[in-house]
Amino acid sequence: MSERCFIALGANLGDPIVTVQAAILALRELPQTEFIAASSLYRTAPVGLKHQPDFINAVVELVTVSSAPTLLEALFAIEERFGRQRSVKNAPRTLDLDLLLYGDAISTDLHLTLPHPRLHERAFVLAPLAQIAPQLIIPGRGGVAELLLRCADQQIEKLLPRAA
Ligand code: PH2
Ligand code: MG
Ligand code: MG
Repeated sequence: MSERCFIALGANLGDPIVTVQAAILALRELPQTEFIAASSLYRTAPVGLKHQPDFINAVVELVTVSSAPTLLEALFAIEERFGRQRSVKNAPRTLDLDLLLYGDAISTDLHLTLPHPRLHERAFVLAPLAQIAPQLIIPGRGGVAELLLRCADQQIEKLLPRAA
């Protein structure tokens, strides 16, 4: 059985634009997985802890025959590959990959909550998600476009693709 999945990418240390672009390429190479779409990159104000640099965020859509735990392991491996500038303890993460949706699975597992527990209230996820899947319904939450309207106070800016 294959499942339609969405992954959120976020970075705010190092060169986050380069990191997110490279991570999208890494997601294209995932085994047992077909790459469907990538959103634009967005520059977004930090949500939660305010005193940190702006983030670069994006969302990708995949279809996979991997199980959710297997996919999650693969995402952690990519975070490891891109996510740490130095191999010292508690080095800041330069890349966050979050599994937003795995088909219409609902899970309250401590290690993997599905849908992602804060996705429905975050413009930095909903805007790129609505760009690539405007009709998407978040199980238990509603349509992405309607959810995004409720986040109008959150600052996000879609980045134009760089001219070749
Ligand atoms: N990720 C967080 C916390 N806050 N804010 C923005 N704008 N983008 C993020 O990716 C982000 C955040 C925790 O993962
Ligand atoms: Mg996150
Ligand atoms: Mg994460």
